[in-house]
Amino acid sequence: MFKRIIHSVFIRSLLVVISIGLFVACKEEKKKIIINFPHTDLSTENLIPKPLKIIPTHNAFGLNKSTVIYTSQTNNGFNKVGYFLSEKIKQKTGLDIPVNKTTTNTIDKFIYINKSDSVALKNKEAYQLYITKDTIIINAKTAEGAFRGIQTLRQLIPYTSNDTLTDYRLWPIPTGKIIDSPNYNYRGTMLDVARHFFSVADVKKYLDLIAYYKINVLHLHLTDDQGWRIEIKSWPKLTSVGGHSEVGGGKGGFYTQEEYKDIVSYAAERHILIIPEIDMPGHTNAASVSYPFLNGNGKTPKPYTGMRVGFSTFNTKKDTTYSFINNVVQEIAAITPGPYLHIGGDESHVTKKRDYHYFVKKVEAIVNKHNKQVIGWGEIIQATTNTSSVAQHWRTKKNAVIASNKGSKIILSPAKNTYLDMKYDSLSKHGLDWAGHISVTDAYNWAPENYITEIPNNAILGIEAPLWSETISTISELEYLAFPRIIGYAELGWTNKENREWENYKIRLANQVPYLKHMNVNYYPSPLIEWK
Ligand code: TNX
Repeated sequence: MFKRIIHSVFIRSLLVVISIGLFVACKEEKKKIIINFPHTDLSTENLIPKPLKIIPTHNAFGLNKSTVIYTSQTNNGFNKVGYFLSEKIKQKTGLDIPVNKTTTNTIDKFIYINKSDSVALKNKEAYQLYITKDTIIINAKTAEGAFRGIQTLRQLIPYTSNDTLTDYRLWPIPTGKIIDSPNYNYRGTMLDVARHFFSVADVKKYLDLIAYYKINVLHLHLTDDQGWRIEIKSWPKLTSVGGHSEVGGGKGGFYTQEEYKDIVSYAAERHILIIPEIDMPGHTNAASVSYPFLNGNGKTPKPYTGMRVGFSTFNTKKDTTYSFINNVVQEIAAITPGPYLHIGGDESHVTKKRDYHYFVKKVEAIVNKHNKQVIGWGEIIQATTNTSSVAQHWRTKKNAVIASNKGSKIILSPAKNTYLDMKYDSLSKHGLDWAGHISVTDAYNWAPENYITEIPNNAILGIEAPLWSETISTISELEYLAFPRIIGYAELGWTNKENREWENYKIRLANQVPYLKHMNVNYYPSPLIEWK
């Protein structure tokens, strides 16, 4: 079966090559070089997330300077995936691998990224990776699937070649086949850029890192009491006034709409969805500092640089509040290609319950009017009326159960399991501990599948690990809290339960060091892991 698939895909890809006139018959006798590869067992590679199925064939593909990449030409997405792979191979090995280039040289070895309609590909992110001695074929239904597949391939390329002799350097990749598809469609992380601001460059680095582990959502917490971080053209003071404060009294900052679009498209190149959050009706002190009518209590609040929560609210009764929200939602929806807009809704302790419910319903309708689906923190689900609205569970299980009973989907972000801002232990340099300590083991060793027994697994959209930024203000501090725990969340989201096991995971995690060093990541070297 395997042979037949490989054969037919191979023939088809050769036909593509021939039909576009790239194939040049081999005139010269090829010199045979016999090389003993050091390790050729695909099943013991340190892949994270662990794929669904790995079948090793105990040989190796020698990536070298004569390797070329071809991709399906039916849509530009596959072409882009080819270029992305070529660039990453260059960064890792120094090799310059051409993509879809005509050549007069003999094609010795190639990587083919193939759009396939195989019924075995059950999901748009599913892929198959076939590695033989001279060919690597990635099959996927969509460019997104192909992109997830090349992350696996990147992880299989070693950091060092077999030989340092200039002419015959080879980077051995074990042969075999990998069949893979995700456990959950939503595998996210959140970054709070409101408590402390993080630059576009910081966000791009985080996107690069999470893409490698197949995370497909970055939720940006763009507004809070301490700062408003996204330009709204119809309400310019939100950023000219509300953007210049943060926890601890720093200078804050904000993204112009052009910068936000740049983040969105950088994420899209990595097949990562950006979900913008405008937190309301609580967590809105910075908005009310900019436009005091919003809080409706007649007072002009001061910029807030502390860490308390739950003291601010919009006035939920005035029409002007809703016309303001309509403008904000309209502008953000227009620059957000993804289907979701997050409305926050957490910890509105000074909003009366009745007013809170009225508010959430009104805002849900506004978001829907601009063709977006609502996501909100668990509390919102008591008021929403559209079953397309999603509850992000963080604290109260009861809200997740209500969501499920209503027919709404749930994102699991339980604070005591997934909050990246919780300290690892009492010695952690950064972080809070209100939900407890979360060691690298704790972060991995729980199952989203049966976390809330009353809700069926198909009500769970996926998981998300939020990183709140009260105690961190630099990318290096961000990395200290996120890494290595985020790598474990990536596996919880992608890998099915049967394939997850701490003892096995911790070895694969220990072997991420070369990548983390290469990327200059300030990960927390937890003593629970025997780092390589
Ligand atoms: C709770 S989680 C919050 C945030 C804080 C975080 C700190 C949630 C929906 N609200 O406002 O930043 O705890 O861990």
